[in-house]
Parts: sequence; C-alpha cells; structure tokens
Amino acid sequence: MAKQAPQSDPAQDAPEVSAPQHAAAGLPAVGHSLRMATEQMGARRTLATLRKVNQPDGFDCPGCAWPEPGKTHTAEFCENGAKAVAEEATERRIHAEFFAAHPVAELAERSGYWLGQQGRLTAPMLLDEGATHYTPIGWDEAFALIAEELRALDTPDGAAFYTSGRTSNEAAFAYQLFARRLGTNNLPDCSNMCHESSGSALTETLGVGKGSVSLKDLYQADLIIVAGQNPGTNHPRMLSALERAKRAGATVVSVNPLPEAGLERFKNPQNARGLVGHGTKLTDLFLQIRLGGDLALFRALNQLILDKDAVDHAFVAEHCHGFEEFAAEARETTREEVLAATGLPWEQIEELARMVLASEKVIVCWAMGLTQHKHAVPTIREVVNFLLLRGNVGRPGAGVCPVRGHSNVQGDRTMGIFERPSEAFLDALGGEFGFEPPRAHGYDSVDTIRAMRDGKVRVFFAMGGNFVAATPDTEVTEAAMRRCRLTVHVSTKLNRSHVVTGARALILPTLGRTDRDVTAKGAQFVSVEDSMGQVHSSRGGLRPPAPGLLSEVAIVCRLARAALGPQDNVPWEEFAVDYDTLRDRIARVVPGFADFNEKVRRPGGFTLPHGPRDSRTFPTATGKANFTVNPLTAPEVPAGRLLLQTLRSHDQYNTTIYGLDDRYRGITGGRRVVLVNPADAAELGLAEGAYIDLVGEWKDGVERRAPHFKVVHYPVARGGAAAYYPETNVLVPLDSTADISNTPTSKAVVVRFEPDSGAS
Ligand SMILES: Nc1nc2c(c(=O)[nH]1)N[C@H]1C(S)=C(S)[C@@H](COP(=O)(O)OP(=O)(O)OC[C@H]3O[C@@H](n4cnc5c(=O)[nH]c(N)nc54)[C@H](O)[C@@H]3O)O[C@H]1N2
Ligand SMILES: Nc1nc2c(c(=O)[nH]1)N[C@H]1C(S)=C(S)[C@@H](COP(=O)(O)OP(=O)(O)OC[C@H]3O[C@@H](n4cnc5c(=O)[nH]c(N)nc54)[C@H](O)[C@@H]3O)O[C@H]1N2
Ligand SMILES: [Mo]
Repeated sequence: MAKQAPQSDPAQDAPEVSAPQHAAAGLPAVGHSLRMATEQMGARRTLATLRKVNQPDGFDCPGCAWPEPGKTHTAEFCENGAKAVAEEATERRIHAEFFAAHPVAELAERSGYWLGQQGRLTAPMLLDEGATHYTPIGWDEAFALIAEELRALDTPDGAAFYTSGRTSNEAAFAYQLFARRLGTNNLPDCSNMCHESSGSALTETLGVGKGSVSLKDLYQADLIIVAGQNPGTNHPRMLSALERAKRAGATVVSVNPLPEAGLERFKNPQNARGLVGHGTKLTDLFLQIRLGGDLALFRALNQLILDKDAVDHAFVAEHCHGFEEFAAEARETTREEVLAATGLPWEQIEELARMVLASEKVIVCWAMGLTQHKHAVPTIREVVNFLLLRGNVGRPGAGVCPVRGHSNVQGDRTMGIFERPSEAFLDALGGEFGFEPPRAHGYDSVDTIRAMRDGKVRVFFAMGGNFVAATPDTEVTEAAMRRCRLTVHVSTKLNRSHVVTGARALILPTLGRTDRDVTAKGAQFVSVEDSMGQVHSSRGGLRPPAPGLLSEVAIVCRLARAALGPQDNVPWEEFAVDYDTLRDRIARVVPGFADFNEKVRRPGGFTLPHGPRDSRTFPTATGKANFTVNPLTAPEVPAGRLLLQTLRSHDQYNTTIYGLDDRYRGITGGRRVVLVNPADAAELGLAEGAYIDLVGEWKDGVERRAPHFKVVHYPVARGGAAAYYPETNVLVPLDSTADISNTPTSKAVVVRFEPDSGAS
C-alpha cells in the first residue's frame, strides 16, 4: 500500500477529549479568532483587514457563501471567517529558496497542516520531468509550456480544468470561455463533491438549481428545519440570522446525527448579551437521526400531511405536476420502514408534524449531511415534495435553502463552470464570441479522476483548490494524478496537490480576495454571488504578497492567448487589464446580468432573478413544479460495522487545517479521532481512548485503510460514526457516488475496526 502523508503530523497528533459544548461563539470565539489572526498577520494588518470583511467597500469573506445582512455591523465576520482571512492575509512567504531547500519527495512526507503553514506562494515554479526540486520559471515561459502540452494532446478533451469555489465571477467566466474555445467541456468543480445533489434535485423539481429564500424570508419564517448542517462551525453568521428569526417568533428544528453546539445555543459575539450571557437557545426540537435517514423522515412527514389532508390544494392544482403519483407512493409508507431508517421515536416525528401543521411559512436548510449520500438526490427531491405540499415555495418566509460552501461556488456555476452546460448557455456564449462551443458533456470531478487513471486526461489544470486531498479514494486519485503529462495549480497556498504531480508540474501563485488588484488600467475589483443569489463586488486592500503576482483573471487571459494563438479573436489582453470589459460580455451572455457594470456598483449589489421565488414560475420540463416519486431507501450496515461520515472540525477549511482543535466537540490537540456512540462502542469492544485502524468495506472488495485513530465515546446516533475529512478520504471508494449527481458518498462509508497498525 502506498504511503500517504497525513494531514497532521502523527508525532504531534495527540488528541485530548473533554465534554462537548452546548453553545457556540461568545467571548472565547472572539479571543480565538483574534489570536489566530494576529499570529498570522500582526496586529496592525489584522485590524485593517478584519474591518473590511463583508463591508460594502471591502472584500467578500473567503470563508463561506452565507449572505451579508443589508445593514452591516462594524464587524460582519465570524471566528471562522477571521481564520480564513488570516490564512490568506498571513505575512509568511514561500520564496524560491524554500523550494531549493525542500525536495518534492520531502514535501510529500509533510502534513497538509505543515504545508499550509509555510505562507503565501510568491513566484511561478516548475517541477521539470525527472527533477527533484521545483525551480523558478517566468510567467511567459510557464504559459508557453502549458500551451505546448495542450497542443500535444490528440483532443482538447485530453485536458481537464478544475475550479474550486473561491474563484470570482470574472475569472470563472474567462476560464470557461478559454476551455470552450480550446474545445472541451471538461470543467469539473468542487460543487461536484458538494451541492451537486441539490442542483440536480432542484433543477428537476423547481427548474432552478439554487435556493429560493433570502435573509428576509428567514426572518419571517414560522418554522426553519436545519438538516444535515453544522452552521456553528461552517456558517457561523447563519446563527445570527437564526437568532433573529427566533426573536421574531420562528421555531427551529435541527435534524442531525450529532448534537452540534452552534445549533443548540448561540452567544452572538456582536452584542453584549452574547459575549457574556447565556446566549439564545436556537433549537426547539432536535431529531437525532441516523445517517441517511432523512428521506424516510420527510416521507413520513409527507404521509402525515396527506393523512390530515393539510395540503395546499389550490397551489398544487395551479402550479404542480405529478401530485397523484407522489401521493399514492407516500400513502404506502409503513411506520416500520421509517423507524428503521431514521432511528427516531415515532412521537418525535409526530411532534415535528404538529409544528409543520401549525406553521404557515416553512423553510428547509441543508448542507453536506443531505448531499453526500447515495440517495441524496431523492432525499432532496422529497424535501421539495414536503415544501410543495403546503405551498411553501414562492411566498415570503418559505422555501428551499441549500446552504453553499465556498464563497463563490454558486457564482462559478452561474458563469458556466459546469461539465454539462445547457444548450441555451452554449448558444449565447457561441453567439457572443462567434464560435461553435463543444456540445458533448465533459468530465465532472469523479470522471476526471477515472479519465486520468485511464490515460484519457493528460493535462490537469486547477483554478484553486486541493484536488488530491479533497477528492475520494486518495490512493487511486494520487496514482491518477501521477499519470498526467502535466499538472498545473493556480494557488495562494502550498498544499498536497503541488507535491503529488504529473511528469511535469507548475505552481502559479495568485492574488487572493484580500489583495489589492491593480492593472495597467488601474485598480480592479471582482464580483461574487452568495448562497441566496445576491451578486456584489469584492475589492481587496492589502499589498500583495509579492510584486508581479498575477490575478486569476490575468493568468487565464495570458494563458488563453498563449494557447489559442494571436489569431484568436477574443480580446484577452483587454479582459486581463479591464474587468469592466469582461463584465460587459457576461451581461450579454448570462441571464440576469443585464447592466452588470452599473448594478454591481450599487451598494450591496443586486439580486438575480429566480422564477419560483419571484413569480411561482417553474422553468422545468413540464412548466410546473414537479412532485417526484422517491422509493424509500436508507444505507445498509452489516453487523459488526458502523457507517462512517467524514466531516469538518472547527479548525479547518476543507483541506486547509488551521489548528488541531475542535472546540465545540471537546477535542483538542489532534485530528485522528473517531466518534462512536458508547452503546455501539460497548458492542464492538471499542474502549474509550483506544487506538484502532478504520477499514473501509465496499462491494469491490478493495481494502481501504486509515490507520491510527483514537476512539472517542460521543453522543452520535446509533449505528454511525464520525471522523474528519480529509484524513478519511482514503476510505471513500471512487465509484461510491450519489445516484444522478455523481457526488462521492462522503457521509456514508461502511467501516470495520481493526487493531492499530501504528502512526503511518
Ligand atoms: N469554517 C469552515 N467553514 C466552512 C467550511 C470549512 O471547512 N470550515 N467548508 C465550506 C464548505 S465547502 C461547505 S460545503 C460547507 C459545509 O458545511 P456542513 O455541511 O455543515 O459541513 P460538514 O462538516 O460536512 O457537516 C455535515 C453536518 O451534517 C451532519 N450529517 C451528516 N450526515 C447526515 C445525515 O445523513 N443526515 C443529517 N440530517 N445530518 C447529517 C453532520 O453531523 C454535520 O453536522 O461549509 C463551508 N464553510
Ligand atoms: N471526505 C470528504 N471529502 C470532501 C468533503 C467532505 O465533506 N468529506 N467535502 C467536499 C466539499 S463540500 C468540497 S467544496 C471540496 C473542497 O475541495 P477544494 O475546493 O478543492 O479544496 P479546498 O481545501 O477548499 O482548497 C484549498 C486550496 O485552495 C487554494 N486557494 C485558496 N484561496 C484561493 C484563491 O483565492 N485562489 C486560488 N487560485 N486558490 C486559492 C489554496 O492553495 C488552498 O490550499 O471537498 C470535498 N471533499
Ligand atoms: Mo463544499
């Protein structure tokens, strides 16, 4: 078995466990964020930077995609936003000498945490064929080298262009245009591993693959169900919105296999009561569901609504399609199936149903706990059935709320980062630039790995992200990357994907959100779209980490010119220096962006149109909102095994590790822990504090092992376990993906426990 670098150094990974907390944020969060920020940035830079986060004249927080409230507080950021900012705005630097001192083979032994701590990348670097070290390369030479490798391909489909969700609208638009001018739709993105299931389910049922609510709707809702999401860590500013909703009378229900501190109680660090008091109780009802039980839960609710005939018949008759087929199936649901799949007491489901019936306006929020299962798409379709039944789409205070992850992941998709673009989008793009875009669908993230493994993709290019660490089946993926002719990463920080390379590799450093972006045409700004379809500008203010660093837009445009040649009629040079000219093109290609340059300059930006939300028009195949029939399924777990979900700790941003603590869950000083219910632990003989190996089981019979995890007895729902991503990605089989969306099943891996084989 190939040896892998762990995310944290085994020698320093010594987790300590104390009781989990029951409230999030408050004074400790403020202290924690300021300490991490000043460590990285120094006091003066910390103050100057954090003051500009999410302010109308400042930059969009690179933390998450939660929207900014209209009237911003002086400090519209959160503990984890501050950490994300500090990670980027750090004063540490990686220069060419660093690469001269550290051979790639040595860097490949380092943990992801260590790599990330070395600082911002400052110069383009090349790892040449057979070389042991990265060496400096000029920008033009780097672009010429990529162009040469692209030209050597038999077909443009031999290249794949990955995007992580921090990329701005402007850079994303230029990037997809470049890929399509080259002739490929191979535009995999992080969304494929994230909310793809939401997009698939919502596009089919409502006609728009995005959420239908605004912050105002949350404030007006009677009932908010938060399923499969840990906002205390991953979307801390959402807690302020939930707090405000509660003040206005909303009931909040949380559906999760874990009691998550942030959802239980919130101490708002932006007011005195939150800083020192007990905070606000957020969750009125906690349903501790089994992993993968949500389809059954929503089905049971739907059956209860049908039984009581509490259906909004007028809405269903006017706006929906497929009600009868759906209702016939839902009426057949048996209580036994629901209890087995959810593990919930029936009384709790009835209690939730009573809340639903007492509520006029209902919102369902969700994230990875729903999207990363084999039956994720049917589960989210059932959530839509649930909302449609009582007319909870397209009216104030109600709707679907998939809570996005990366700060511009939604905008990137709007800009055309998609391996399966619509014909309408391609027509508009081709019309604007006078060419025939490729029509064949491209590879998503999982298919890109398969294609690299099979020798079909030979050039892998990544606009941000950390592909080898974020994707499943780490050993398969790393071997696939190594088969490429060339791997290229446009990055702000060093990560694992820079040291697991093709025959040749390039690191192209770039500006981040917090950096000032000045071109020959003066200061530029970019734009992003939040989780609620609000588009606004983002302008960094810090001196860039090195002179001569290029923005993502400039990198794409200069590469495009090098690869497509002087005869290409797209004005790449103009785009690279004057982003207004790019925005003018976006305005003509992407629906909802008319007058982009004018609207993006309004304070707070503008909201994209959304048919279901704005006028109850549903651009689906039937022209109506579609009810769907979703056969009831739940993960099966053989005796003596548990179902493992891979989730985030409080001190990480996806594959970027900020620290070794998971404060709310009471874990400090280490990441190699597995949370197991004490009753399951007793049955399986897993003593608290014992070290074990996690061994994945899947139908292909391949052994996947993650060694040396400490057992923590924790109140997780029975039959399930939890451990951190990306240490556990080695356990997720490449071919174990969600039906329809092809998203890796990161929340459902069958594991058995074997004696500890030692630290790596
Ligand atoms: N600080 C910080 N912020 C982030 C990120 C980060 O890493 N750090 N990542 C960003 C990104 S890209 C994303 S996508 C989001 C992720 O945001 P989340 O989706 O909140 O992230 P996870 O840690 O994967 O948490 C999944 C949650 O779902 C629950 N869950 C797991 N399986 C099930 C299930 O079957 N049913 C139900 N009902 N619940 C389940 C888990 O117990 C956990 O509470 O956060 C974004 N924001
Ligand atoms: N097992 C398991 N696997 C998962 C998940 C899970 O829950 N469990 N979650 C999945 C999800 S939801 C997601 S979104 C993916 C995340 O997958 P990715 O988006 O690929 O991973 P990140 O860790 O967010 O990428 C971090 C890197 O991005 C670069 N970066 C940061 N900011 C910028 C910038 O402004 N510009 C550029 N060019 N580069 C930048 C830095 O070099 C940093 O090292 O992982 C997925 N993988
Ligand atoms: Mo994500």
